[in-house]
Amino acid sequence: MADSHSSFRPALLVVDMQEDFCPPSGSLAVPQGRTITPLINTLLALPTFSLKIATQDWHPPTHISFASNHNHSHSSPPKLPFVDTHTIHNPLNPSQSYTTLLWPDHCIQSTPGASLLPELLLSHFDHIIKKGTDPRVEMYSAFFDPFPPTPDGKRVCDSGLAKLLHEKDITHVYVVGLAGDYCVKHTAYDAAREGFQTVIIEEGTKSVNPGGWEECKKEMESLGGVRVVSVESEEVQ
Ligand code: VGL
Ligand code: ZN
Repeated sequence: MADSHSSFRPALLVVDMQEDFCPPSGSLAVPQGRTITPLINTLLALPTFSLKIATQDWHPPTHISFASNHNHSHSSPPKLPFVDTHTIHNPLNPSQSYTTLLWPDHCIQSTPGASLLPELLLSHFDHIIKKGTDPRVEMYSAFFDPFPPTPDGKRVCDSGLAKLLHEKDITHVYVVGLAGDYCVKHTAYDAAREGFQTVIIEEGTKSVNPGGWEECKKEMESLGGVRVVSVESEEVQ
């Protein structure tokens, strides 16, 4: 007989559905990013989810991920967003580093580009979690910065999402939103690592690089312990 902790308490996690990640005006617009809103609204209106959470990329203007913040030197060629990479060192342990793409300025705190899409059923969210607030680190995951915790358990960034999901006895995490190949992927990896049965609903996400999605799916399923399901062809639970 299942007790309440082994029962099905699913959370819906809606990642970064913000103006800057969407056409027509987003500075980092994900192709077709806006088109997933009706499906997300359908999910938000279901009685299924015990907890519904939106995340919001929320950067200070000095954020390390902006190419513009790496172009102060006149002696070197400018760094190009979407093209050039940079290496970020762990502020708590500089021997650890992480290399990733540079981006255009996006989701700057309190600007119109950082706002959640107005056509989302915003009143259905129980919580809104802000991420990427520390200028020193890239944070694709809605949970943590990408570096491992120190031996005494310290992290550069912890959004509080893991604690919230554990406190609410969540068993399954269903992830949708933007971008499939960045924040959705890394959020799903951390959800799985935190012990939640983690599912990405395929029609509920779009990627920065749509051509890489098939490869990205394989990697998430084989390395990340994340299930990717299609609402058209599979049971979602
Ligand atoms: C994201 C790039 C930079 C995302 C956030 O939400 O996927 N991508 N910041
Ligand atoms: Zn960002």
